Amino acid sequence: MNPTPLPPGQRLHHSMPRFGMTTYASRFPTELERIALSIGGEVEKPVTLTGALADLPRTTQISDFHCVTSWSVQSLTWSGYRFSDLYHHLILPVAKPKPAADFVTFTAQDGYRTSLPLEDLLADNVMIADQLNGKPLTVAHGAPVRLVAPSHYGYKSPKHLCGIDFWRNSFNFRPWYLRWMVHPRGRVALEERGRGAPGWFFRVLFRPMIASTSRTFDRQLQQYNQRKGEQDSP
Ligand SMILES: Nc1nc2c(c(=O)[nH]1)N[C@H]1C(S)=C(S)[C@@H](COP(=O)(O)O)O[C@H]1N2
Ligand SMILES: [Mo]
Repeated sequence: MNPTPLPPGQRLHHSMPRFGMTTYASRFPTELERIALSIGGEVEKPVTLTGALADLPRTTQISDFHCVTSWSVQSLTWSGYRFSDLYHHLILPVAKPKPAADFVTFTAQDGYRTSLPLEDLLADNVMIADQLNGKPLTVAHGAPVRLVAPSHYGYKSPKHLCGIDFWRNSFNFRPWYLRWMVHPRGRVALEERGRGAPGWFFRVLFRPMIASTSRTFDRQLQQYNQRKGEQDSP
């Protein structure tokens, strides 16, 4: 039984896999506990926010999560801070982005990058989350903090978030040969999976890769946990 209907072309997945482009399967964050967000780009004063986040009102939301490859999971409980609160209470008064800097790029500790228009990020359901289903985020799902943008495909929700940069226009940071794969907005309801072809094309292209990608991510996590275990034991 689905509590809410799935968006076009999505299929229900039993649980949330550790997932992404396989290049990132073997990359892990180095800082798992301390939250540090560097705010930069076209701002008056670049800053690194650490403890300040805790002064924002804590919020909890239940939302579904949709990967562009077509798997979806429903009813995840995220806890953390609204992006709009972070923007209005910490970024605007302290870093002071230039008024026209309405395009935002994100950097993650594993090297992952993604972007969204500021307008989309100020929606009520966009969060900087530090908890999933009542527990601190694990390495698998984005420790210590990740963005959660439930109306957008999963690739717009960077895990292990460490940098937020503001730009004047659709500053393009991707090599040209990858640009067709990413949509500037990536809204799930409109099936904006990528930019060079219709939504169904990406769905058909990506769907066969789900199982093997998720296995690769799992295997790399197991190896990482094993290395950690060896390091931690005397
Ligand atoms: N840092 C980072 N963030 C990332 C990714 C990644 O590989 N690295 N993959 C993206 C993709 S494609 C998806 S579907 C979701 C998956 O989130 P999950 O691993 O918590 O399920 O994270 C997104 N954010
Ligand atoms: Mo994804």
